[in-house]
Amino acid sequence: MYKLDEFMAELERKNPAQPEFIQAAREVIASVIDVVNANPLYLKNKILDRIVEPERIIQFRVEWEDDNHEIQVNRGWRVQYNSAIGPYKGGLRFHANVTLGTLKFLGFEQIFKNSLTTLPMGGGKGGSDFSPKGKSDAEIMRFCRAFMTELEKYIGPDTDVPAGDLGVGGREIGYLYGTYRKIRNENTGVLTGKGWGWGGSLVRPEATGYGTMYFANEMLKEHNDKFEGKRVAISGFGNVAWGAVTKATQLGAKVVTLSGPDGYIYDENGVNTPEKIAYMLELRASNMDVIEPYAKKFGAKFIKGKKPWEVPVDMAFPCALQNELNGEDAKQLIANGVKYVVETSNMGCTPEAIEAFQTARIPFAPGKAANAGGVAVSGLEMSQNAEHYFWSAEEVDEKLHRIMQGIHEACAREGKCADGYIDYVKGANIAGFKKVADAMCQQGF
Ligand code: 2IT
Repeated sequence: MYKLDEFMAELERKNPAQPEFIQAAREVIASVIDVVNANPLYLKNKILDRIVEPERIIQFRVEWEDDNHEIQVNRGWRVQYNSAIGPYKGGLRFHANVTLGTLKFLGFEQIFKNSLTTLPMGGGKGGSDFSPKGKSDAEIMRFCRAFMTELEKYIGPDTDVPAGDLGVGGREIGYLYGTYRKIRNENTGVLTGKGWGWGGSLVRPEATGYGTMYFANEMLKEHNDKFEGKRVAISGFGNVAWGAVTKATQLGAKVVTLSGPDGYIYDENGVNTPEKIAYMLELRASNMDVIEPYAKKFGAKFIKGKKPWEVPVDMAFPCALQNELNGEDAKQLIANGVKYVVETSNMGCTPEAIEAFQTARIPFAPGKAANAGGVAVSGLEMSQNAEHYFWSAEEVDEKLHRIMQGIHEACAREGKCADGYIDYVKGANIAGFKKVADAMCQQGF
């Protein structure tokens, strides 16, 4: 029998200075421990001991030349966490704060998220402590070339298929893919998030944000509610926030905030015109990492150094970084009458925030369920690459919609409490875990 506190104490001892990983692991283990303890096969197979341990971690030196002809050195990693149900799959994050612990937390989350999509994808994550902020396009290309020159030794379309994450978008995937193609002399589906016309899937750029809104729509329906007229707070302004704003607006909601490391903007009229939404992409491409120019351009308010969670809204969607919404933010949102919270960033809410929402019986969706649309369409990109063909936008979007409905159903089934409240965190963790644990049992050790 596993005991949560004992198990976590040992995990912390073995993984010092990895607080994000410990946080992600504690949440999953707390959700599934009763299921594991009630299943003799899981116990015999030491499933928990095995699932927290990555199958493989690769760390490498990335050396590149900046525009002043100075040599720069960064660290690169790929965490190949679990391949029981398919090739390792997960994004690459380029951000100054990235550590191995960050990538282990993201890789661990990815195992269960990918399982929830129902597609055959294992869990992995990679990245670098390289900061794209303020870099020229030429520097980004040289960095990507250097990064892939190392990474290519360890990946492949049936082994490990990276994609984008923070700091890695279409441009970076292009440079990474170009490098892989040259070194290997082959065109294969080794990365997803590729450009349209060279193996990319329609709807992949929008998929994470769209998927979140499809999931949120299911939550609303479950509570006899609808999107029309809802006031929505979104954080971030990158690819995920962009897709989320687009779909929320289409579904009849009014998005009133966006944010960056410099503060947030409050747009009373809504971030709701094609011009405003397209401007998010422009801001992102500028590599400046600030949201203030939006306020100047469209006459919105800019609130310096603050987070958007102080604005009264019906629904909140953290779409930026881990732990961006803490216990205090949650209290403020609850006091202002928030009705639904849908984590769109990975682990966007702290454990204190989640506890506050759940205690107040406010439906709360965790990122690994709500943001799974991104990796789901990556899975569909892999299918299209494998058949050397492509599908229409309608076809991909319809499959994405069905996958998100299925994830909601699975969470509701596994997470229903005695009082009728759906614990989406527990539901997502149990549903995602079972498939991987069963595969591990069936395949032996
Ligand atoms: O966090 C995520 O799910 C992603 N960054 C997308 C991963 C992918 O392989 O598309």
